Amino acid sequence: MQVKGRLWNLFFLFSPEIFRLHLKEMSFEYFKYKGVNFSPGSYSEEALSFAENEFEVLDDDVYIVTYPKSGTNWMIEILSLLRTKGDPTWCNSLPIWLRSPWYETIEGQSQIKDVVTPRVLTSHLPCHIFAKSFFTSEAKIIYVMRNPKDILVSLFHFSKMLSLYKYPKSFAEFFEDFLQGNVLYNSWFDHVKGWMQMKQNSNFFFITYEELYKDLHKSVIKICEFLGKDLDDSQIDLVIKHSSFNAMKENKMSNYSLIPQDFMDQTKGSFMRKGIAGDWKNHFTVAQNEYFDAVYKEQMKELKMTFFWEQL
Ligand code: PPS
Repeated sequence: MQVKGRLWNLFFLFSPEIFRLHLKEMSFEYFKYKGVNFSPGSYSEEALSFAENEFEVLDDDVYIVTYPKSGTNWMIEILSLLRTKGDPTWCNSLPIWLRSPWYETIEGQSQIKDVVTPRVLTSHLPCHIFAKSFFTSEAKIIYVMRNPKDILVSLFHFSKMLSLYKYPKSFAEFFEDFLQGNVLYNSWFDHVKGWMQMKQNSNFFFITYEELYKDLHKSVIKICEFLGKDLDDSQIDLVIKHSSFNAMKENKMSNYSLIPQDFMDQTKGSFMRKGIAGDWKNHFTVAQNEYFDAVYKEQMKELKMTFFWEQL
């Protein structure tokens, strides 16, 4: 009964936005908050200012922070399963966005009051506008990164489905917009460079989608170490089993099939699309790849870090 009540609550939360905006049918402009692009559908100046300046971070909070399409929901599923020691009942009965709401969104801020503690919350915010209270707290961040070439491809497809994104005119045009940061949440390069300033902090842990993809077992053990979780081998096996791409694609609480079509139109694609590393090779031309590499090299030179995908 409680789950049903929450689902109605969800639809109620989405409906006013849908009826007011019909974003895919209307042209809209991103608005800027401190130089970052946001969409009028789920964000407002007030909600973002609240997230940055007033939101109260609790010492036992864990934040999953990502640039969009980096593996955010995969990490939510993993942490949900770690909470229940591999038992999938919770993941199979409560929508993923209610288990771990995006704390900067209008909907997320309404949903947070029902989140069980210790809270796992989600955010795509860049570091410079993240909740100020985090930086004086003992809360933890898990930052998930992904090969930006695969993010570009994933986001291109997702932009056709989610009303918060401008509908991409063509892959070529979207390619340029992505590299220039003319997308929701701005540039991938700035997001990563901003958050990597935290990499030495003991309450900050980063991992890549590619590491999860290559060796989920090893990755889950690393996550457990960071969070101080003690699961036995059979419990870890359950976490891996229930957070697999196929398990999540089948789980209606995790595959976003419960979201109204006006908001996320899965007739135009699938949220759980391919779930692989390297799909960019099926999309980029040789010239686009060379151009991407040149921009990447220039943008990332100051960071002096080598990422997993650069060695693949
Ligand atoms: S969002 O909308 O920004 O929150 O999206 P996000 O969850 O960050 O990323 C969605 C992509 O992650 C893939 N995904 C997975 N891959 C492998 N295994 C699992 N379990 C998994 N769950 C989600 C999802 O398919 C999207 O990637 P693409 O490349 O589009 O398939």
